Amino acid sequence: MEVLERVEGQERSKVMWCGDFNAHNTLWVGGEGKRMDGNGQVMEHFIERKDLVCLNDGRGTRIDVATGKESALDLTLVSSTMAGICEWEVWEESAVGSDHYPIVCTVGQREEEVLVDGVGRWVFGRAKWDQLQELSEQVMARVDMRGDVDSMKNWVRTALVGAATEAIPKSSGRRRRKAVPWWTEECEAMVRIRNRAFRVLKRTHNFQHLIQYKQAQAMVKITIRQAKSHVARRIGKLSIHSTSLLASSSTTARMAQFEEVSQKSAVHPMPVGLVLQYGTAGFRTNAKQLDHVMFRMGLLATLRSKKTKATIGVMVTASHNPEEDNGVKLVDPMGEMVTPAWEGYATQLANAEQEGLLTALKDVIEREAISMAQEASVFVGKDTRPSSESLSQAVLDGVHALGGHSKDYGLVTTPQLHYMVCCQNTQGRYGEATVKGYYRKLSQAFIQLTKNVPNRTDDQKALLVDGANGIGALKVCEMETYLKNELQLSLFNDGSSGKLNHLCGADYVKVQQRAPKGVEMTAGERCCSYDGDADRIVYYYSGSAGRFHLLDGDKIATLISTYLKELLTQAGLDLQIAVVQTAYANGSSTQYLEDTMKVIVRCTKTGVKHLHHAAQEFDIGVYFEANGHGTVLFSKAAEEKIQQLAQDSNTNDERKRAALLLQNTVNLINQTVGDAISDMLLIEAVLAIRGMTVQQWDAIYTDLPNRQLKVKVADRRVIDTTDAERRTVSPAGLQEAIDSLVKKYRQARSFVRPSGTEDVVRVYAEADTQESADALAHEVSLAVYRLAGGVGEEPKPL
Ligand code: NG1
Ligand code: ZN
Repeated sequence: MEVLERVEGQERSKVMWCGDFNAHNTLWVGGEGKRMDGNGQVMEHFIERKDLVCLNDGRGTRIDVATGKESALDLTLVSSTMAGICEWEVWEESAVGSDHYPIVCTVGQREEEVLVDGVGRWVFGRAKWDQLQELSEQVMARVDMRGDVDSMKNWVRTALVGAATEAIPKSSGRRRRKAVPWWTEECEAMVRIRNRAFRVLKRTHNFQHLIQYKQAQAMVKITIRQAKSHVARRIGKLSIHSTSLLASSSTTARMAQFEEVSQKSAVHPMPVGLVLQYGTAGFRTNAKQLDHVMFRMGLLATLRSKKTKATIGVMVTASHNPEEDNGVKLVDPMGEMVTPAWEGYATQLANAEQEGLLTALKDVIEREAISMAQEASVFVGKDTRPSSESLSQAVLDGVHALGGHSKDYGLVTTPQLHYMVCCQNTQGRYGEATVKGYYRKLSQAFIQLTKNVPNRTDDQKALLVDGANGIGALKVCEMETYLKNELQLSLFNDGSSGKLNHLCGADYVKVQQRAPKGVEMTAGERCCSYDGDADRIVYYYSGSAGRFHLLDGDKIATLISTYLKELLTQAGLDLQIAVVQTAYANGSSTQYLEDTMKVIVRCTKTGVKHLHHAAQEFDIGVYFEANGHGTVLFSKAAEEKIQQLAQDSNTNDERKRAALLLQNTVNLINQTVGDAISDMLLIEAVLAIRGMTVQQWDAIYTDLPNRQLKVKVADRRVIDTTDAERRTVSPAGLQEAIDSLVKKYRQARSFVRPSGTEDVVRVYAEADTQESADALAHEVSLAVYRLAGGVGEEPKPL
């Protein structure tokens, strides 16, 4: 980056870069050769900082003569103000003796200014006020006061407008606008939203409106960046493609389809001034604001299905958030979270003005080269929130408006919907795409795993479950009969009376570090809590003297990885096992896993998609967030090796037993996403097989006392982090402050990061005693408050 900046020199306004940058980035190459590397990232950053436009149109510029494969390493970058007058061509006919093709770039067409017709504005500065007063009096005197109210109103209006037209000059109504090639209607719409938010802010000066304005400004930046990054494709080859695409889609049928989108979208209007972003957990906010988002996510899921030629899932839920909230997440074909580029489309679509919706939709179709003739299929699920019923209907409306097929699974847990999508797209290889199929697969695996455990007493089979008054309670009840008394569940917070997630559920238990309301536990009994959509679970028990003991995601990951490692050893299988955690993982767990268990430990950013992605790199990847969201991933090769060994008749008993246990363990796990029910069954099976009590499990290592706090700041994006969110790079001085506070305590660690789901900065601290952890968390909160623009009252000691 420094080298590039030195070459360019000082602040030049018109620059052109041509060269072999040896950089791969999906911005300038599509198709099979598409990939991203470090140089690609540097270049992307440089392009953005210097306001450059990449003229490449995705074609290869170098050919590997040995393989015939092309790559796009030669880039042409120009200042964005010049992009509209440049043309870019590759001479593919001849490489003139080199393995690079010549590139011809012409600059020089005159920069056009486009005149835009519009309604003229009153130029009040040049108004003749005296004349206006005189004329108004004259015309008003002539108004006929005998007619009805409506005709009088028309008279008065015509009279006054006539007088004003005489006395106040008007602008021509033809605005000049620079021909900026990357400028799209979304950019225009986002700027309009931002300006409106600014006007509101100027009027009220209140904090809420400041946040809305900042969010809108961020959206403008994102939209402009995306528009610029796509300009190359629009200017070049893909513009030919898109023209033909649009031409083919302009058949009567297509027009009728978009017509339907237009009509139906009017029934799902967007609230004025609302800006939302597809975050770590999709869209999430007060349910009253989400109807239009749901409709639009129905549209987007349909496009995603056409693009991937596979079934896509849409889940309506706000997980552990309060009952009044709701949210929506998209599920990709293999049951994983939707790919990041489409998160961007989701944000654009959700924020498009009503009149800009079709353009936004067509933009996605064009950028992704989607064939609208392709069939689409979308699975929809919802949680038990009262608002979920009508919101999931809005999703279905969106799917149908674009002619997609839908299957409404109704009330299901989030992981159940992920599972259905994966089953459907693997043609049943992963299982049967029904709720019953899910119960059958998991319960059979559980029964197989536990059937040979000697002397399992009723006490060992008993488990208390806090259903968070949500969908998990409903579903685990349905599943109970399939478990044939091998597990005896006592269900609390089953939704029959209490409020969803209120004083109960996994998030409450983890953050408050106390038992949920309504669970009657006696000393030593095993209890677990799900969250509101049953994709998280934590365990706990009451120890001697009623002390509360929590077994969170870290303890779960430790139990499972220890069990799997032992089985691998017994089976004699050489498979690499790793545990993936986030910065929230308790320091003791990381130490135990690395030093005692000798397994590989990776740390990623918060958000399950990051953990999931990292876990895919190993034969067996166990991933858990400390809050209890997690699962285990087995690579295809690992599954095959386990399968082979389980079927091998020549192997000895010990190896065979271990292989069979591994095989059933694979079947018990929902590999698409964290799943409270599947995780619960796995933990119960592991405890049974290893003959462990909950206390023995808890004693594997001792958690360092810790504390999580939240700080409100004006704009949480001022906090920028690095090293998997363990250190801050901005605002200036914050990391130094945290470092020196941490030094005051023993075995201490602390970090801060902006939440992806709430408008707060999260603070985490751990130390040798609870008092120290609390004091450190408080001091770090104060540092955040002071250095990162805290609002409201200063954080108080705990
Ligand atoms: P944020 O709000 O970004 O901290 C929270 C959880 C995540 C994840 C998401 C999605 C913590 C500290 N953070 O994210 O782990 O589960 O919600 O639900 O628990
Ligand atoms: Zn959840």
